[in-house]
Amino acid sequence: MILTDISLMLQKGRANEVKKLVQEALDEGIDHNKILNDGLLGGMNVIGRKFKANEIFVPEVLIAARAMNSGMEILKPVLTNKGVKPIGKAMICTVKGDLHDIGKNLVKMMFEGKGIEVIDLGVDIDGDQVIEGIKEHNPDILCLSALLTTTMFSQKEIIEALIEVDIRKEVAIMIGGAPVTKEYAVQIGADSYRPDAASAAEWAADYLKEKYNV
Ligand code: B1M
Repeated sequence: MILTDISLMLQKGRANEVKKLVQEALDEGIDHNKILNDGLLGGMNVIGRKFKANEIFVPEVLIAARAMNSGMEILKPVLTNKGVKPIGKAMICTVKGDLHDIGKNLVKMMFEGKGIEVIDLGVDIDGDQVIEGIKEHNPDILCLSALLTTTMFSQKEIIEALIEVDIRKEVAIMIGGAPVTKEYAVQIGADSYRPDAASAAEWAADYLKEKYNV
């Protein structure tokens, strides 16, 4: 089955094969969410388990991540919704000390799919860079992604930095990433926590519709 093949090729880091198979799956009319969840993310979950068990190491994970990104590139036109007037603006980053960007990129694509403009600050971003970004772009929503138990504290530091310069109230803040929880979001004063990219985009779209009464 093609979704299993996508997962297996991703685990082997075969970026070109993954690209080809994702395109084939789309051409066969398979739902893009199924391709993403059962094919690409299915493969990445296996990689995560093997990495944790020390069966594979950083180089293999990097190669699999590259294959994941090339598959996502093919899905991008389906997931995003270019050409429609944006309903609002979000700014996204992976926080200081953290280089994981696949989840962030997925959240960005899903936001764009809901017609939300996204400013992407990239990875390893601290409070000063976020403050600069807010002043320059004036986003409605700030999205902070963290994948490590050691870097989720950077989410708290960024919120504290915004309070310090008195711009916390100018943005709604959503946090996410594997180690983050709803309780942690409440504890650090974020407005929202969502466990996955699709529900994050739904929350953002609802928030913007209410804010602008559309
Ligand atoms: Co690293 N890594 N990694 N890694 N890596 C994890 C996160 C880990 C869980 C692996 C493991 O041990 N099982 C572990 C963290 C352990 C912990 O902190 N508890 C880990 C570690 C330890 C490390 C290093 C420290 C390893 C080392 O060097 N010894 C190192 C740290 C580097 C750094 O950042 N400073 C490291 C490095 C790397 C690579 C560079 C090799 C590579 C990243 C490549 C890249 O991103 N370009 C990598 C990868 C790929 C992983 C795993 C295998 C996969 C992560 C991923 O992309 N998942 C990961 C294991 C795992 O997650 N199972 C692991 C797919 C992605 C779609 O999911 O990002 O969770 P995710 O996003 C989800 C949700 O979390 C949510 O939406 C997405 C789904 O729809 N979401 C949000 C994410 N952000 C959101 C924001 C929101 C809302 C939802 O609102 C703002």
